[in-house]
Amino acid sequence: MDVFTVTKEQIDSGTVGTRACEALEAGNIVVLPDNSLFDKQADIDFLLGLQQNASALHKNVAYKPAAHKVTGATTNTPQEADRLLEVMSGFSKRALALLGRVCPPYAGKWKTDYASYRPFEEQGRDLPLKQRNDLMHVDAFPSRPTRGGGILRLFTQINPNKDRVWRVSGPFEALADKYALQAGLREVKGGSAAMKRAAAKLGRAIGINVPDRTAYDQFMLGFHDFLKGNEEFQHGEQARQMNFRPNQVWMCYTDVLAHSVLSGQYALEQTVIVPPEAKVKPDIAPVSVLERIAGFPLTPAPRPALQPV
Ligand SMILES: O=C(O)CCC(=O)C(=O)O
Ligand SMILES: [Fe+2]
Repeated sequence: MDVFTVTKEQIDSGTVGTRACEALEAGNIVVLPDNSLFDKQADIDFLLGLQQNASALHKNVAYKPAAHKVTGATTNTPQEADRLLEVMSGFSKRALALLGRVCPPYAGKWKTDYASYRPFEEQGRDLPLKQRNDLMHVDAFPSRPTRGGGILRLFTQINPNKDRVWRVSGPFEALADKYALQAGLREVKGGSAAMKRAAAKLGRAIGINVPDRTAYDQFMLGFHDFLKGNEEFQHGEQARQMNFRPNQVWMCYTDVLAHSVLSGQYALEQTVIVPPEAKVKPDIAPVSVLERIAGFPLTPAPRPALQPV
């Protein structure tokens, strides 16, 4: 894992080209210039001052751009709820604009996923194993299958006093070579198209959303859990510690780079899903790596378009 720095001059002059994408796809972290992703300091102060109920699962606050909706927040008044929506949507817009300038090859090709605000201290969070982010893992979302797409995330932290501390290792290819078969790659099944259509129809009839998972999604979900529960991986890997300063902005593919967060409070993040064919090096995308190891396709061909969330 390397850190790849993109300067303000490179961004402003539009000369980043494919370099940041290449670094990201290979499992590196791209560090961006400190760049206010907020209109004004008052918006940051508003987020820092939000009093979140420590609900059972300490849910992060999510902003869903397609629906222009915030979920997971415990606001006290309608005014506070409106302000939160405005601040989160402003963050999301600026984060997406920055992403497009740092990764020109992806612009217009990604699917915009959620943004989130993470107001809880990460150290000592009491969560069930699958949700513990202090254990090293690669990301997979149970409710939003990517169908082979990559999970690209832009983070920033607004805590003025304290670093956010991660451990990282990887890249994906090394992890997959070592653990994918043990984690059941050859046994994974996406289910037949007819079966999935029937499940989706039944789901709609009873008002629930049945995620249409490909074999790839199925495997990645299992791999996420497998890695979190694997003692050898948790303790034996050459992990590197990364300290992110207050106001720092960084990006990585969290399905390529194995990561965990050890401590830190008050971060925000915007996620986009990048289809493998939009990548600069599609042959090192996790879906390609896994298909090589499995010896059979893990997504239907041609890959269908992603549905808006
Ligand atoms: O909040 C962070 O710093 C990263 C946590 C994480 O691993 C995740 O959200 O997938
Ligand atoms: Fe993660």
